[in-house]
Amino acid sequence: MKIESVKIFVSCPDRNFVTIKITSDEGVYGLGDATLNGRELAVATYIEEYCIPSLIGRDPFDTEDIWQYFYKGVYWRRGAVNMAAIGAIDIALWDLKAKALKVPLYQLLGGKSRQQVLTYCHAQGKTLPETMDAIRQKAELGYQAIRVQSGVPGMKSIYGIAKSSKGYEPAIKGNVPAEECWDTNKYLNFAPKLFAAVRKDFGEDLHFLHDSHHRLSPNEAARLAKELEPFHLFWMEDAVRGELQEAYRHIRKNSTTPLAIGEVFNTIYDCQTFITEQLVDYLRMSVPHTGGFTHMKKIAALAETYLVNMAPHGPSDISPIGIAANLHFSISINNFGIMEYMGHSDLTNEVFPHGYVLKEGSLYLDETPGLGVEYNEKLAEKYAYEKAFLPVNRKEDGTMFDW
Ligand code: KDG
Ligand code: MG
Repeated sequence: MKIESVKIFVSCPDRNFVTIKITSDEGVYGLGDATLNGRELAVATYIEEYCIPSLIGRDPFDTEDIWQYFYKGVYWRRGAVNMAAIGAIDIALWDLKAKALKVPLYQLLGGKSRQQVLTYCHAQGKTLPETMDAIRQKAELGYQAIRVQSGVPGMKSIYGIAKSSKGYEPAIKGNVPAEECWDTNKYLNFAPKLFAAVRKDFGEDLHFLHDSHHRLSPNEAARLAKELEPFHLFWMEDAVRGELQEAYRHIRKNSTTPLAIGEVFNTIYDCQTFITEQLVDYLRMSVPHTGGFTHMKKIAALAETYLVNMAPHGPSDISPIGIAANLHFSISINNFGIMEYMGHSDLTNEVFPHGYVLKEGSLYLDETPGLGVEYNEKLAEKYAYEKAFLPVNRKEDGTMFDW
């Protein structure tokens, strides 16, 4: 079998998505998710200009060699755009292979290690009472694990909180990024009060998670992790930005609150110290942003050796193709923890019809060969790309800060 054509689609069915379709000379095709929030056209152009010509004529079953070709062969290694491109190609090739062999993709990854994939959803509100209501609604839907983000008194806007009633969406349409304003002190004073209130109202049974979104110093993170200990979080996420892996030693030494990191990582070299020193409990890398199944399987194997669990990132900016890739990965590995599932709008789901279903907070795969997701090209054509960015963040005195 040979690769005959590779196409890239950029569409905006409520939000932007980049989709790759690789078709063989035998008419079998695979789909991949190449969406990188706020940098969609960079990945699309990278694949179009620098990858497609080298893919034509290759055997689509040679996933390992094709991965190494685009990773080692490029010289300029790693990087979000490069790895999202490699990830999309790799996912599409595994989808194609599983379809050609007429098996659901997880069968090629070792089969099922469990029957369903536990997910966590988001509950958020501008104020504490709004947040409590949102948690109640999610608990009533049967979710067992809920990420809790709340507006902070004295701060105008904050990561994770919807500006309108339409629900939270991190990317904002426009020609330049919106700006947000941040005060660490206000956040640190409020977060323990939030979780004290949450445990008081909801008891011990539900799992609660929280995302600090890369905004604390190691010592601030250690303080918060210690103060949150009595409320037994499932995890505290992205306490400190992850470039300096050693920074987590200080948090680890000072608290037993479980730690998660990794949604912006894209290779094993972003997390090898986290894994080998057991500095975190969960790695949140996603299949599409981390070079696809070929690379993620290796990361999961290293993490398993050090008792670290995988917990793929699953926001709305990962398309249903990427979500399905995360699901096939999660159902097959032994060291799975939990998967984020923000869900998608009805329109997005119509453009990407899929077989996975959510029941009582867990996702179930069906037995469709491949990933089990389609891309409705005709419908998608009606929704052209609209430029959108993630916000940038400044401290109250104007200093540029982490978002
Ligand atoms: O595109 C960025 C979002 O995916 C990210 O901000 C979401 O932090 C996030 C999360 O945990 O889902
Ligand atoms: Mg996050």
